[in-house]
Order: sequence, then structure tokens, then C-alpha cells
Amino acid sequence: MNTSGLDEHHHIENGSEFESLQVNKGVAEQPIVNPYLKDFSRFKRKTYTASDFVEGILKGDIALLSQAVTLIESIKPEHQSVAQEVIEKCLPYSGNSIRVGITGVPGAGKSTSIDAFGMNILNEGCKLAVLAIDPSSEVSKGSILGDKTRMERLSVAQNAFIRPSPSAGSLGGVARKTRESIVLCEAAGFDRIIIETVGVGQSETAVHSMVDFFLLIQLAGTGDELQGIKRGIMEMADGIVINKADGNNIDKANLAKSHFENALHLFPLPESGWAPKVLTYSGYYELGIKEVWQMIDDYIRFVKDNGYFEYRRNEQSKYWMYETINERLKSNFYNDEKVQAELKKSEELILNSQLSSFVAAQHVMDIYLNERK
Ligand SMILES: Nc1nc2c(ncn2[C@@H]2O[C@H](COP(=O)(O)OP(=O)(O)O)[C@@H](O)[C@H]2O)c(=O)[nH]1
Ligand SMILES: [Mg+2]
Repeated sequence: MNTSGLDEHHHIENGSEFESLQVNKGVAEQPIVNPYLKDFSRFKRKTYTASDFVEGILKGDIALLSQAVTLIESIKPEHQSVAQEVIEKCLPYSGNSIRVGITGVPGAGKSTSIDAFGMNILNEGCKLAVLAIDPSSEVSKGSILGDKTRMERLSVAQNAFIRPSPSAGSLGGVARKTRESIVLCEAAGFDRIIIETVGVGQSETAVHSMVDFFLLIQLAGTGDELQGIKRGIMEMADGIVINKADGNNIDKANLAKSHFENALHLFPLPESGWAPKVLTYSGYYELGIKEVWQMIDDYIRFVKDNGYFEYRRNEQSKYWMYETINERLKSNFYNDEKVQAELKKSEELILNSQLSSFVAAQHVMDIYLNERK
């Protein structure tokens, strides 16, 4: 661990004007596979049935859980059918966890913080699964693997399960897979789930719709911290935390805290009845970690008492049914060969002004629907 912390100036972003963006050293040669899981040899010999997976998962067998999540992520129909059966059978044993979504721009300190939060969670005797949704991971090849170097303790802890973002598919598809993986993790006895997402684009909405508490990590120090974030994301947050409140960044963090508190006062009270709090902390130096988690526990108790907890979960279940239908309809449509051919033709006609976009759309839809009569 880098104890000198604030003195690494070979990164330009470590200049004093970017104090809160400073980059600390990662850990060299992090094991990619949790050593507790190293017995993978048995997978080569046997093909597991859905019941084998379910039995293993319910016993808390992490290697089987991991393999089942791989099936969820697979696009092969034979994998998908086993995966769906496993999910169906695990469903009655799921739901018994606290699901927390964590978002923030790259560099906000999500991974570092999850390592600190996570150790706190494990010390309380809970089991933690960390899943990621990263819509950019097709390009970056699942950034959480790089991230593992910032989850140095969790990635080798016995009661933790860390899973990178599925790297193929649309955001909707990736999010659905993560939603399904939660079911399996819970059935395997994980009673704390953290979903990490990069704070760019649409992925926050997807994460928000699968968690009980949505935590927004912010940085102070640039003076315009309120301008960079979309109102919608702030409105979704059940709590806002300002990371890197350490060293000579503490005053700026406190200032940012009051900015955010003032901004939140302008929003109506959320449906949950809980007024979002703003806290400062340091993930790297582990200052104020317990307080952040205490806030989440307080929230959970509050919404369990007033019924919102169950209401939100029910709404989410409905949401995921419709999301899944939307996703399936879309991929079914666009994968249809006749549709593909017709779309190509229509594109050209549109470009030559021989056809309007709307007539073209209607025409392709008709072809698709007629095939199914
Ligand atoms: N000073 C300080 N640096 C931090 C803190 N948390 C994270 N960092 C550093 O910020 C950089 C980005 O952290 P990382 O966890 O990878 O951010 P992520 O992209 O949001 O996952 C790394 O160099 C971390 O060491 C903190 O609390 N204080
Ligand atoms: Mg990260």
C-alpha cells in the first residue's frame, strides 16, 4: 500500500489543480482468479445439468456459481436454456439481500471504495458479491479486471465474489444478465450485493432499477462539481458521498458537501420518504467508511418500516419483465434475415429520397409481422 499517498506526481492529473483526481499506485501482480476458487479442473470432465448447478449454488459452491453466471452471459441457445432453468429454480431462494448500486465517474474511487466498504461488510459476518455493469467494457475488455488491482483485499477474501461486467451485447442485455446474476448470488447465500457502474450514459438507470440503495460517489475540488452531473442522476441517488476527503482536500470536500446539500433541498422529497444525505469520506485512507455504511443500513430500516422497500422491489420485478420483453423483441426483429435484407434496401431508398423513413419503417414491420401469421 502506498502510505505516502499524496506525493505521486508523475501523473499529470496529480498536479495541485487536479487534487481530487490524483492517481495512486495499483497493486502489481494481482491474482486474477481468487485462489479459493482454483480447483477448476473438474469442469473439464463433467457437463453439469441445471439441477447440478442449483444444488451446488444452494450449498454456496462458488465455483459452480461462477460457472452458472458464465452460462447466463453466454449467447449460445443451449447455455441460455440451462441458465434460464437454473434462474427459475433459484428464484424462490433469492431476494434475501441488501442490494446497493454504486456509480461515479471513472477515477471517482468506486473500486477503491468498494474494497473498503466490502471489508467492512465482511467483518460484520456478511457475504458480499460485487457485480459490474460497464457499457464500455466491450472496448476495455471488462474494466473490473483492471479494477481488481484496486480491490486487492476483496479479490482474495473468502466470502467475496467479484464478477466483471459481461463484455458482449447492448446495455439492456448486459443489465439483464447482471439482474439475473443477482438471483444466483443470493441463492448462493450472498446477503450483500454491490453493483458497480461507470457514471456515464444510461447505465445508472439500469442499475437503479435493480438495487435497494443507489449511492452516487462525487469528487470535490474542481469548484464546479454540481455542473458536471445530470440532474436525473442526482434525483436517483438515495445518498451522495464525496470521496477523497483526505489530506489537504478535506476543506474542499466539506465545501462540496454543503453545495450538494443545498442542491438536494431544491428537489422534492423522493417517493421513499427518505431525504438523501451527503457524507464525506476517504476510500483510500479508510476514513468515514463505517458512517457511509451506517447511512445505508439506516435507509434500509426506514424503507422496510414504511413499506417502500417491498414496493420498490415489486416495481423492479415488473420493470424487468417489460425490459426483457423489449430486449427480446428487438433482437428477434433485428436478427431476422428478411428484416435485415429489407432494411438494407430501405436505407438506400431513403438516402435517394425515394421513400420516407416512416413508410419504410411500416413496410419492414409488415414484412416481419406477416412472416409470423
Ligand atoms: N487520495 C485519495 N485517492 C483515492 C481515494 N480513493 C481512490 N483514490 C485514487 O483514485 C484513483 C481512482 O480510483 P479507482 O478506485 O480506480 O476509481 P474508479 O474508476 O471509480 O473505480 C486511484 O488512483 C485511487 O488510488 C481516496 O479516498 N483518497
Ligand atoms: Mg473502477
